[in-house]
Amino acid sequence: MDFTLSDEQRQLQQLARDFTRKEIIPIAAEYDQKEELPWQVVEKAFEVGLLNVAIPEHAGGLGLGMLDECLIGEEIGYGCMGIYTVLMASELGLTPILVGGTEEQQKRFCQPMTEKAGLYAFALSEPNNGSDAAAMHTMAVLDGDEWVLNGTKMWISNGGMAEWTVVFATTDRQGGHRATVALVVPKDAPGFTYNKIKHKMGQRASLTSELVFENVRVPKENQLGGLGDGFKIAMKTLDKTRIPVAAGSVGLARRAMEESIKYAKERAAFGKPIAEFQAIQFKLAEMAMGIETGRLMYQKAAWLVDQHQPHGFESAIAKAYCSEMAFDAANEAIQVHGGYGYVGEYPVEKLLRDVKLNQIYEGTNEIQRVVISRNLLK
Ligand code: COS
Repeated sequence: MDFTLSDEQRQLQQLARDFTRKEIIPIAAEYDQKEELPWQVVEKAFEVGLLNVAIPEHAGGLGLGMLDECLIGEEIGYGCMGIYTVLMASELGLTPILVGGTEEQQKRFCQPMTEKAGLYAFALSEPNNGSDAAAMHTMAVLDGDEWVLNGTKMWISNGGMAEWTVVFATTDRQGGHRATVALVVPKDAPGFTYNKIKHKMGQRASLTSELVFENVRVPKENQLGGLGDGFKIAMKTLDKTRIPVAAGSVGLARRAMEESIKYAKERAAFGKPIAEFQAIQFKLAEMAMGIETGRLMYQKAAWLVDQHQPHGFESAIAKAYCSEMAFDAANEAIQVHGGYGYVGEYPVEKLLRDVKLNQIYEGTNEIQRVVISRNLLK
């Protein structure tokens, strides 16, 4: 086994690390408070080559692999999980086009995004169904050469701001997953509106929206795969994109650990820095154990994707493990900081608010356990 990253991967990691330090960390608290997506970061990420990195080479993109994407994800997650979600939800919205689209569709939906900064979005969840994804209510009715979309999608990252949104809909509410379709909807489609969801607990620099479709006409050539393929395209997508969530979580945990180390060396109690007490040292050791284990897990899952091997089981383990590990790390970082950890003056308060969502989005951790146990029992 070889755990060494290639020269290109180390350069990519360094690029993402420098970008995080220069463009993300200085503004993260401000955009969290403003509850605003920092568009200038999206533009700068595009300029340096950190946006929509999975666009294939045949469509003019970088064609980076899953491990590459995860290396970026860990660095951005270190800086701000909200901004991570802006950038990585775009890769999430792009992935169904890569999973289910023809080469012609990939060129049509991707090439313009290699020429200017733009985002993708992935619209699966609805107000009344999230985990039971096949039970979607958003209707698609064929009218000549166009699908007519009606319904509401909920909790959509980059929703309304994305150039392209992959919308999953049903053609028959009694038909289960075999009646689902995946449609690529442009931002300016008449009848497509959105409402920003405000007052989120964390990840406030990312835009989360409710999407409303009222008689939105989508050309048939924007359909990914065949009729009935929608649900499976969504599942195959999530099997991949849950891995960067794990990587971002590792980045956040690393931040929690580093902030704790810094504070523990500065803060004194009973005549010495608190870093000299085992009560603190053991917390740091737990964090390091979780980060090292989590990184191994996401890297293995990402490697499987890049080798075109089955990866759904490992992806679910990585997502659930790393998001829970990062939650614990952020929680303990606050404990290390004491009262100062509970206020916004230090970054650890935001880490805990942000990381909670990692246990919920891209499939709750309970759903990850469903996926893991089904793999064990099948
Ligand atoms: N890859 C490919 N195909 C898959 C698949 C996967 N990972 N998972 C399921 N399928 C296929 C099954 O093989 C089955 O196909 P056939 O009927 O042809 O045999 C079909 O899809 C239905 O599968 P299943 O019966 O297992 O689906 P369920 O309705 O029981 O749902 C879960 C399975 C719960 C795992 C799924 O609904 C899920 O992942 N939910 C969470 C959704 C989510 O992550 N939402 C977050 C949105 S993004 S923020």
